Amino acid sequence: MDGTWKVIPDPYEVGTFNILGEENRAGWFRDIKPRHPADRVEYDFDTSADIQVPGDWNTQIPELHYYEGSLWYRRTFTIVEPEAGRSFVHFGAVNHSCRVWLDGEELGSHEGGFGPFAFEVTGRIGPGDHSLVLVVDAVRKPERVPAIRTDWFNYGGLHRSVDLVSTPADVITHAWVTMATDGSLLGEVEVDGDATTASVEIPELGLRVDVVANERFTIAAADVPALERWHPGTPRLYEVVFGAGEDRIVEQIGFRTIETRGSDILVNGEVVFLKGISLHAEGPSGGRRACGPDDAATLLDWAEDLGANFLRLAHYQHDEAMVLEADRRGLLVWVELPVYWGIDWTNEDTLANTLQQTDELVQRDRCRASVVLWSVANETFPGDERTTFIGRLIDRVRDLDPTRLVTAALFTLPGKGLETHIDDPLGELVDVIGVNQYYGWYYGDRSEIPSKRWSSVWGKPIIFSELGAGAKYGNHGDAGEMWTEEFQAAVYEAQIEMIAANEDCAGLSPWILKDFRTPMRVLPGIQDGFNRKGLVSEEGERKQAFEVLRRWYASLG
Ligand code: GCB
Repeated sequence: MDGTWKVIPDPYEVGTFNILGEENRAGWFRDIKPRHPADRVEYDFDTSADIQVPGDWNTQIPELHYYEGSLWYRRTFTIVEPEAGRSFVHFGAVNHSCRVWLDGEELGSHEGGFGPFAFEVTGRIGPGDHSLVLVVDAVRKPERVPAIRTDWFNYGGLHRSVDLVSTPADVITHAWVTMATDGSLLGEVEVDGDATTASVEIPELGLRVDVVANERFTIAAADVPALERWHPGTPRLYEVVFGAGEDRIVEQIGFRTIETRGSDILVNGEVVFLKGISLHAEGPSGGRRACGPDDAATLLDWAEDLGANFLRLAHYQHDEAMVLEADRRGLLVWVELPVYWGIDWTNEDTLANTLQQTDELVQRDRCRASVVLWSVANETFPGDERTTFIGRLIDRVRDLDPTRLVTAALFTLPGKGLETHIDDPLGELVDVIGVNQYYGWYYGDRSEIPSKRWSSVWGKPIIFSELGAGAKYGNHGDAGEMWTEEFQAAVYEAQIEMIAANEDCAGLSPWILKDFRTPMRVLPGIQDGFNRKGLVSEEGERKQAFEVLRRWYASLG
């Protein structure tokens, strides 16, 4: 269903509510036209603006650049063949909330801007013309996740693909298999239908097992045929076929172990230092929401040019194309929930929605060998309510996938001395501690950075999940002058010296690969609406710091 859709902005929500504030029974979801000249219909999708799906609305329609209110979307389609089996409309992600109608009948609603979801439309799409309508809003609210303020642009709309999917009567809703630390395979085939058994097959290995549908299965390490492990840099993928009834799902899946030992991270039992970089889901040019395989390929080309073996996909679930491409290229990945500044920790609805977003995050990517870290939060401030809320998310993640590592990027402030000994109670709950620190930019003297040391009271691995400094591409000067490439490069030199000497550090994902759009950054002539901590500009031009980090990563082998 990708392609050209019609949109109508509706800031006053007249398409949804009448003047009494009641649900409008003649609402725009009906997508009607006047039938004779005396008919009054005060909207018309056919003559309204075009928009491309997938894509954000902010960068396609200039009047909607800062718009966050309701936008109606409509797509018409014609079905020729009678429906066989069952049908679903699947959305890759819609930011932030939406209600969906097919031919005037409501299918349901969804809240959360980055996870996939679907509605069943069986029996509703016989031969003929159909109209699919959504009303989407990207309003920031204190009870939403993310909440009111984020240091990224709130791109609204249908920013990932929409698909009409037909399936047999028994539908595999989720299917996954992954390798546990002991080399066994763990997974599940979830089926909606009558089938009580399912199968998992890896033809190349001559492996086929029958499993109970909707129950976890384990294939003991001794029963797993000899296979080539997926490893960073040498990514081996096998075709895996899941079956239930007549339904089949075919995936390319790699198998590897991931664990920690003391302050090390081990992949396939080998210590791997994570030479990383953080990314926002923003396309490689034009400051817009990234979508699809081409954007993923360009962004990952840049990360590979940097010599990275690790990506932090901040601060929310990215396009599936990113993790699929990372699987193929052998890059390790940290994925993340949008639990960011200002979350309403005591609101039960907020927790329920975040748990739903957790399900969407983990269920989509549990087959991806590249994904090794689930991050449940970024820069939250210690407090019992915070820790209880995030503890619930961690329990859910471990339940959905007991094999990967859990992390969170902690907010840290400069310690008084040289040593920072992390004791945020959240550190107790995670496997790997993410440290966001901005020595040399928001605080601290650059000359002191190399002598700083970081550890946690638990001796767990530390990833410097953020560090960096702002620079405008092409702005040159003294290394003491803010916003110059020289200043940024000098912060990187100092941070690298510090990190190389930090024993508990298992890796880093500096902030950030590319300059990204954000309404928080307004300095004229320098920021102009962009966070300038990128190693490349928003158009991909490399700043000096790119070369500083590239050289260090290359020297690490
Ligand atoms: C942070 C946030 C990140 C910001 C960054 C900055 O700590 O996690 O979202 O963009 O700092 O540039 O200040």
